[in-house]
Formats: sequence, structure tokens, C-alpha cells
Amino acid sequence: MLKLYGFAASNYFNMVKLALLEKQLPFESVPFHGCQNPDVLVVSARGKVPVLQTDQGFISETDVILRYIEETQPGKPLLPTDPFARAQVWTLAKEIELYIELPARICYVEVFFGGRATPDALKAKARRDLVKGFAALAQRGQFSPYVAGESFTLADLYFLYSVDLAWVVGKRLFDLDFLADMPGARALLERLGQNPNVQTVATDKALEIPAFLARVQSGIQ
Ligand SMILES: N[C@@H](CCC(=O)N[C@@H](CS)C(=O)NCC(=O)O)C(=O)O
Repeated sequence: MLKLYGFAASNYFNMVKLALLEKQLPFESVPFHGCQNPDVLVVSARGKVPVLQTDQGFISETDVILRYIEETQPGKPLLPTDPFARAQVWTLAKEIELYIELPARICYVEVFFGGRATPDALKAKARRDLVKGFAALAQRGQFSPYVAGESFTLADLYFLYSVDLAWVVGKRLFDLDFLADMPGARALLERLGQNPNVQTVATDKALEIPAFLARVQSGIQ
């Protein structure tokens, strides 16, 4: 059986978990936190979450894991079969990851963990990058009703578990509402919130957040 290493407060872990749930695949969750401890680095060379354990060994990096699941497992496809349409989905997913999730992540310690303030230069760069990242999403996203069109795809995983956090960063740090002019994106977040698997992931996350915050705060004090 597939084993998914990670923790329920991790947005990347939750992307893979939701893919497995949507495909109705059996899997075991293995509690695992990213860091530089040697025993963690045996599983994930960069000490990151999530990791998928297969019969052949470990796979790291969310996009690589999602691709592996798509190529090897049964269940609802999360990518179109047409190569061009498939490329559009991956472009959306990568643009959300690189230009929305990663710039927002620079500010997570300050915004979500009650930790040190993000240095001004980094904050300014995060703001510039987020403005451009959301503009790209507004231009490329279909929201009809899903990010890439009529079907739920991998792009929706990145959307759901990146845009929510980046939106909070925008509101709290920059007094900007990145979704103000994106009614389709707001409607999609609402629609996805009604999905029972999304609700399961959210419940698991809420249960784990106190322990996760305590863990992060003990590390940053
Ligand atoms: N590029 C990685 C990013 C994963 C990532 O940043 N995971 C976070 C948890 S949400 C993590 O493991 N952080 C630990 C660390 O950076 O030391 C992926 O796509 O899987």
C-alpha cells in the first residue's frame, strides 16, 4: 500500500492527500516532519514533506509524486489525456506554486506562526511577486468552474492549498485583497470547500494545528 509521509498542517502534504482521496486510493499516513535530522534525510534528501513511499522506494516533491500517482494508479484522472490540455494544467499548477505559494511562504512565519517579522526587502519582493502571480492566475485561470476548465485537476490542488494562504498574507501584510477582482476564484474556493474530501483534509488540519504551532514556536524562539 502507498504510504504518505508528512503532517496534516502542511499544504503540500494536503495536495497529495486530496489527490489520493479523490482517486479513492488506499494509503497509510505516516507522521513525518521536514528537517535536517539524518534519519529524516534518509527519507527525503532535502528534508521536505511530503514523501510517498512505494514498493520501489521513496518519491519526493509534490509535483513528481502527483505525476507518479497519475501514471501508476487507478481512479479518477486528475490530468486531461490531450497533451496540450495537460500542459495547460501543469502550467497553472507550476505558476501557482512558483509565483503565488513560494513568495507567500516567505511571510508564513510572521503571518501564521507569530514569529519574527519578514525582512523588509523580502517582504517587498513577496508583494511584487504575489501581485504578478495573482495577475497571471486571473489571466490564465478558467474558473469554469475549476481552475483549468470543466474538470477537477491537479491545478485545483495547487490552487486550493496555496491561494488561501497567499490571500491571508496579502490581507494581513499588504492590506491587499488578491481575490477582489477574481469572483470565479472565490466561487471555486467555496465550491471546493463543499467537497467532502476537502472537508476531511480541513478537519485533520484543524486537529493538528495546535501541536504544529507549538512545534514551530519552540523552534523559532
Ligand atoms: N517543493 C516541495 C515543497 C514542500 C515543502 O516546502 N514542504 C514544507 C512543509 S509544507 C516542508 O517540508 N518544510 C520543511 C523545511 O523546509 O525544512 C514540494 O513540492 O513538495
